[in-house]
Amino acid sequence: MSVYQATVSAPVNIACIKYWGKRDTKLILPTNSSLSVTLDQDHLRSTTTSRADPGFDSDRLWLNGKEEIIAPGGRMATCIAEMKRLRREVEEKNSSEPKLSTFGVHISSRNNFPTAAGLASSASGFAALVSSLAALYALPANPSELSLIARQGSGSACRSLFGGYVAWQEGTAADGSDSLAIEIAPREHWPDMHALICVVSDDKKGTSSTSGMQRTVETSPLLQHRIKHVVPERMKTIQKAILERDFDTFARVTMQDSNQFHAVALDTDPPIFYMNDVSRSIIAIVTEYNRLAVANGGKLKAAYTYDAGPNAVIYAPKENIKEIVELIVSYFPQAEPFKDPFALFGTAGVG
Ligand code: 2P0
Repeated sequence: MSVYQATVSAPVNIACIKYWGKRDTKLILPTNSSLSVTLDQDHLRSTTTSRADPGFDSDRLWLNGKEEIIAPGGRMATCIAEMKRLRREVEEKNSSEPKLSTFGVHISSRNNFPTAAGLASSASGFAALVSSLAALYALPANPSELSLIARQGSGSACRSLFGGYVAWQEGTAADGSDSLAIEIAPREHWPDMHALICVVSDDKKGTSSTSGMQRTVETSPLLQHRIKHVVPERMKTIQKAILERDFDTFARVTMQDSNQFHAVALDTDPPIFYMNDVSRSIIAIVTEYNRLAVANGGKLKAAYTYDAGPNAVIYAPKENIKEIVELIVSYFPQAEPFKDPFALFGTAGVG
């Protein structure tokens, strides 16, 4: 008897132009386009195995070895249903194909990064889920097509279908058919770019991204200014900077957009605080590091960015990473450089 099984992994991505706000919460359509860099280290991935079998009477899911309920009508159920719909199209065109779309599917997903890394796993998780089902169902879909489905699992997941530099275009269609991810440039285009992850705290965040961003959409006047008058220009500027490997512009826009995302969180009623005192200290350290470089006639040497939590990601050319690690460790001596020299995982006590 044939075994129908596929295993695929997907990476984490960290946004430089932040996604924050939905215009359609069911289809997960954003209020603005966003752009991220995929972190391609082997130790920052979700790996998912999907198996279809005529003996499986329902779809089931295990996350890091623990079974999770697939809520009917929820995001996971939507992604599975969409992938089965694409498989059905293949089966209808070719009647000799096995009817995998009628079988139950069992899905097991694991993250190889420690929970202590403080990184959101929904992006890599849903990207790996959709990719593994595409492999299982032998679908001809390309990454942008798959991003339309991963997006419905978690918005930021659509960007993890590609490596390198990735834009999620907000799109205009009411059905979401043009709200997808595209590759701006592959990793190899700018291999000198590195990311340093500084774990300030691995506590679960107080306000989830999903509920936080909707509160922002409903209450923040600053968000309206951001989506109309700020992000469209920044998307153009950062894409050009990436294509020209212009780190100075890339860094300036990345830090500005992180700052504005957190300003928009603060402008929410009631306000949302994701950064803490350590996060702000790291901003001060990077700012001073850059100020000295510019004062000496140079250009920006590092860019911080913060997501919906206190942990810093610092983008920098490879040649600066060692200096930045030493600088941060001099302020936070309890921080422990992780096994990968380009990731710094501070442990308990840093926060
Ligand atoms: C981003 N974040 O662009 C932004 C920056 C956090 C701050 O995408 O509701 O987990 O699942 O679509 O994708 C976090 O939001 O939210 C996020 P849902 P998601 O990476």
